[in-house]
Amino acid sequence: MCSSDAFSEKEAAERRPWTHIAKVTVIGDAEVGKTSLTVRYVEGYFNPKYLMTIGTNFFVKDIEMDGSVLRLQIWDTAGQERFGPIRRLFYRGVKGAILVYDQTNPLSFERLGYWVEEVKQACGNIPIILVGNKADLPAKVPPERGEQFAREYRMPFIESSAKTGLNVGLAFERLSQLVLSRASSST
Ligand code: G3D
Ligand code: MG
Repeated sequence: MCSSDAFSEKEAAERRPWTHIAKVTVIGDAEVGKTSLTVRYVEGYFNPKYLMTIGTNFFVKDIEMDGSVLRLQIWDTAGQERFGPIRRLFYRGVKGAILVYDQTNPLSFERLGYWVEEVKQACGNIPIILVGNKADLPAKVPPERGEQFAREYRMPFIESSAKTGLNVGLAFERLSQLVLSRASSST
């Protein structure tokens, strides 16, 4: 495919009518792979060097589901993980969240409770998907612990790898389903 074909395809996708629109966010400790997961999902590749120069934290992706087209506005907390007060601005209007920890970093798992509390305070009872990322590496946090946390907080749990692409689409699709069903039950 030549580059002008690729451009017109992208343009066509951007013009496609959407039926629903939702702001969602990807949260969790620094370095767990939030940007990698978002870029892998939206752009379809994994490139650590690119991530450092990306300079943006807002992505758009349309997702077709059950006859609806949901336009996801994905806000990736770019560096704000460490600055709670700034982060609060991000939560305005958020309808769903992907909460990421790194399976090779136990501290990122231990901090999940803080993230859940923060989201609930800022956004109320929105759908959250728990994602244990870096599944391509040997885990220091067994997946059973992720499953247990997810059961306790009544959220789906997915193991992913932004590097191999494992379950990345699934995580965003599962979130989209929950956001859509929440939207249709409130209208
Ligand atoms: P963040 O946005 O949560 O801060 P990043 O995290 O997406 O910037 O990723 C942090 C580091 O983890 C990056 O490595 C990135 O390449 C790596 N990473 C992210 N996801 C995965 C994954 O699924 N598997 C593996 N093996 N590595 C991953 P660097 O070296 O650039 O710091
Ligand atoms: Mg990041």
